[in-house]
Amino acid sequence: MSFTLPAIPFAPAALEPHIDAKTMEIHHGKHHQAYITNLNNAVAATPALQGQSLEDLLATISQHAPVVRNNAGGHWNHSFFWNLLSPTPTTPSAALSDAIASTFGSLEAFKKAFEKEGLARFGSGWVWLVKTPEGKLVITSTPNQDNPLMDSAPVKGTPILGNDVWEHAYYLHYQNRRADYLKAFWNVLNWHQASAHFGA
Ligand code: MN3
Repeated sequence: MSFTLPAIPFAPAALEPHIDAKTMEIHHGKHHQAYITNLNNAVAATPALQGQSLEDLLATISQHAPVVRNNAGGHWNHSFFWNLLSPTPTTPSAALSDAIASTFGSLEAFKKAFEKEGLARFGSGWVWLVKTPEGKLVITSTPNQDNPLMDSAPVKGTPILGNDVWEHAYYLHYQNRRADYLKAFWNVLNWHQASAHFGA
């Protein structure tokens, strides 16, 4: 068994001007593929890892080598991310909308807090909206390719939505302007998918 690159269900240019075609092509075809190749190589070299699902690996990541942590995380995070993007505008479900409003005050206040967390992540990583095991919504960020499904994560739970704040996700179009990229994300976020992750 080996891990394979999932297809993206729209053309690379479909998210322009918010995310450019070249970034989509390199991010998916080169960066994501590299995580998969490296993960497959690590699994092939480690019999104890064979037959485990990606989720199994993440749930026990503290027991595995850094190469597994980085590349299993990279594969899961990017697969999650592509599904969260939509060329057409979407809106959150009533249940997610209500939960965001009651937790953060309003959708706008949530967006600002999420952007702030993404800007504050020094270096490479991800910013997440997570549903904790207690059912609370929390904004958190992780370094590198870590995520809230890892047993090592300081905030654990179900990712509802997430954004990639590695420079490779935005540098061709936005250069150093991570704040502009974080703002543009709302134009291409698939709220239907986020709502499905929330469970309503
Ligand atoms: Mn990336």
